[in-house]
Amino acid sequence: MIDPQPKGSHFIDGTHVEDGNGAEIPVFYPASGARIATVYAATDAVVEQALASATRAQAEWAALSGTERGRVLRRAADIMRDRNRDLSELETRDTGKPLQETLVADATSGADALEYFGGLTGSLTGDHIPLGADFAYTRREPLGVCVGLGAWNYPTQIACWKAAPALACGNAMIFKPSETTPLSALQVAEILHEAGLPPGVFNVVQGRARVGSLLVNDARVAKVSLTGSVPTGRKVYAMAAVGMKHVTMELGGKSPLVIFDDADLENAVSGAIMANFYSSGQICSNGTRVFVQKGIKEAFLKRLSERLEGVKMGDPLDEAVNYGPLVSAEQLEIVEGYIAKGIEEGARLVCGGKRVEREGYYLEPTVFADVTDDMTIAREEIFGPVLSLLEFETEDEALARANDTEFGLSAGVFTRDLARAHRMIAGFEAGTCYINSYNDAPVEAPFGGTKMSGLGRENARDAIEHYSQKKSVYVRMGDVEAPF
Ligand code: TXE
Repeated sequence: MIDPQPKGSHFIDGTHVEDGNGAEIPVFYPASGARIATVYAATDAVVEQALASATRAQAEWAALSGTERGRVLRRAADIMRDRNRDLSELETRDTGKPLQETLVADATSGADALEYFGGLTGSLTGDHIPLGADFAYTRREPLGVCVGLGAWNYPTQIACWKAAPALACGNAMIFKPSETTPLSALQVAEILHEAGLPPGVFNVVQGRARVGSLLVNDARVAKVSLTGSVPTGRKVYAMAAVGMKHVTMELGGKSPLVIFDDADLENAVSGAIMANFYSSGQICSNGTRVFVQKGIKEAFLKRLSERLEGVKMGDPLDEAVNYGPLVSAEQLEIVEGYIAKGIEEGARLVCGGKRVEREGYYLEPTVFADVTDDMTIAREEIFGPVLSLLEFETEDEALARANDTEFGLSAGVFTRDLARAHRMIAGFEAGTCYINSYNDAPVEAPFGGTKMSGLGRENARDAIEHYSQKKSVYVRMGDVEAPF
């Protein structure tokens, strides 16, 4: 078992660093509210230490061959898999997500990213461009020092999804976890160093918005990748613009899941459960606006209610438990506020809606029917276990209403009609889509949003484009002609 209290709040230049002068950040186990650790926000001196270390280490790291860099990442992936149980237990303590989930979706998906990008590093090249006798070529070069800012829902996964492509391309990274879940990124740092990463190439500093903005505003930083809310995304993007820095923004959503009459009912219900209640609904890509065609609506609701009886709430460290608490008391309050709004605005509460009578931040899985497009619960990201069911009649209507949102992260469709499925996908204004499935995120496929949900893509070869740049080189083979 990993002691939740880290040896130091930060990990800089290959070692744990502590500075108790920083603001205290308490860490709570969401299933009980018990304090399990304390870390301290980085002071200006700690931030400086991280920036100096990353800047120095980056050049050295970039000078290695791709194969050498890849070997380190792949070794780290193996260590992560070997320690999956311990890492999953820590993730469960930090986030409250059921161990049943963290065992298969957190360190494992982080390891996938390290393995995938570790495998790519040797083949990250530029191009040769023939120009008659002359030619040009491109060099694929790292950006430099990258900053990663994490959210609290998938701490290990987010750290790895950002670190793996950044490091593969020869960048260094300073990662700031969410202040709500600061623990597991430190494990990622330790594992990378055990795998042979030179000190300073991956650093972790703790802190809230202030530390994040110190990092984003520093002239030594070339790129910022954020996973978080739209308001934070706006601020960070604006700060990065001042320094003309590269950005990747993975922000929130209010994604549609459209279920047609001809869909396999059982699979559609499974999809809706995965799209709303996995991780107690705290997933950015969730399909929280569930549009169900009129003919199947009552049957869908009935089956959904029956399936929700399969929820097993309890201590998330018990592997039989499949539904855990929300991440924090604050998040619980936010979600309760939305539920009250849903009731006030006339949505029909089909099930759930209440806090659970036990310690910890538990909220019943909640389903609203008779939701209309203008209701707050259909427009704003709730980030909790609240499903809104909306009825529709025609395909054109469903598509228009699905797209009537400022967000554009994900969208899904359940139907047995192949042509209709592809028509819907072509029409969806969203970056990550699903046919007869929901919320899969394999490292081999790009992940990211459109509209207010962000820009850039994580995972797949696409991420390489967001962590490297090409230098064009013109090579003249003959004499240079000049007018005088
Ligand atoms: O995100 P924040 P939080 C959404 C969800 C949730 C809300 C808040 O709606 O309710 O975000 O979650 C750092 N300069 N998502 O608090 O506030 C901050 O410290 C620099 C969606 O986690 O956006 C944290 O590390 N950095 C999301 C990170 O940015 C700043 C998953 C995100 O913080 C900063 C989780 C600043 N001014 C929550 N302000 C998703 N898309 O998956 C904050 N930060």
